[in-house]
Amino acid sequence: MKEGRPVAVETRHLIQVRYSLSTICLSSLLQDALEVLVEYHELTEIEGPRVAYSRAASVLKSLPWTIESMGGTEALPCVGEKTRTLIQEILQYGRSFEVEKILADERYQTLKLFTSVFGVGPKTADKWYRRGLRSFSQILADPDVQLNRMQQNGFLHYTDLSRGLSAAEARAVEAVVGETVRTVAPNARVVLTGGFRRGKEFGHDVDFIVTTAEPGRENSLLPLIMGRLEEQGLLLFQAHHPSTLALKKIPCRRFEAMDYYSKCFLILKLEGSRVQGGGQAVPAGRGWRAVRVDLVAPPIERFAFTQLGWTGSKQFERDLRRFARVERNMLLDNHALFDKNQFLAAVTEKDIFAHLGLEYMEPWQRNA
Ligand code: DCP
Ligand code: MG
Repeated sequence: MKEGRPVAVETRHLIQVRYSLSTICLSSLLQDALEVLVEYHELTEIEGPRVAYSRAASVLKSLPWTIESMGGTEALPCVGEKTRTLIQEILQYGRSFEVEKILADERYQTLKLFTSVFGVGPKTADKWYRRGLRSFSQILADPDVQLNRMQQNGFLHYTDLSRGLSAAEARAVEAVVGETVRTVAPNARVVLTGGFRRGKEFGHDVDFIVTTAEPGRENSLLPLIMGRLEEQGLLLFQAHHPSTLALKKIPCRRFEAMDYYSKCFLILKLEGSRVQGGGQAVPAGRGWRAVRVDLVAPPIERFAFTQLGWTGSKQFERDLRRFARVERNMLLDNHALFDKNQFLAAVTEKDIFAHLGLEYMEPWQRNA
């Protein structure tokens, strides 16, 4: 972790370098500009524009042609007036003044920096910002700031966690988690989900679904797995949230983005020797790096919904849920698909796509 005021300045500098480098490619400049706008509204918790810009970004990303003029942009779905103004500005000047203003904004820079710490969300970041805090060292030196266990570990492992993970590292984590699960619960099933299932080359964590055919047993899986990881000396941090599924009223009226399954958020020690190619990201001399891993353990009959929900991307999930609601009058979430007055069963993701009257989409096609 870097100390003192320069951290915020460096973050800003890095973003700006990336931003200006991408001027070589107009569409990536537009994507970067939209990404900043989405992030700004996410950090400041302004929902309307965040959703509008994410949808526009996802439509523009999926266009089979490159935007070279404003012609045709008015007919694009989800591309509203503000996005069109942005496109025009970028076409005309090769930059967006609004985005540049955001990038130079002290509040944006600080919220971005603070939320880059594991366990710090926009609310905490804003609280610290309003206290006048601007750097990690100021936070850590403030006697009135109480860090919870997750945040303490976020700061402790900041350098490793902020570096992200390569696909090779994710594969090594998959092998470690797979071996651990096979040792403690040979009949359990563990599958990779999240961004790496979508074929991403780089991610912030590795996500897994663990489940078993024995009803009710899924709730004891995660403590067993964490115990075994601890025995191996690989568990640096764990936050376990037991299932609250039984408390849920069924049928539920309000379908949630998150879910009620047993889950744990971990920081594991990944040994460089386990990574194919030597694990360049593992600091020399130490031989290991910290990695973020999430495990979720749904009951087996909820597996397909969990897999669809946790594979993401977040924008794809939002769009799919909206499609179910608006076009099919159904409710979809990580637990179920509800049609009028009944739940539709699904064993695989394909069943869910079929219920929705959609062609199956492979995980790599869901990178919206
Ligand atoms: N998800 C969810 N409920 C949670 C946590 C995640 O429904 N409590 C979903 C949202 C995402 C998917 O799981 O679509 C994976 O979440 P990540 O935040 O790990 O996102 P990705 O894996 O897509 O990207 P990355 O980890 O690289 O940031
Ligand atoms: Mg992930």
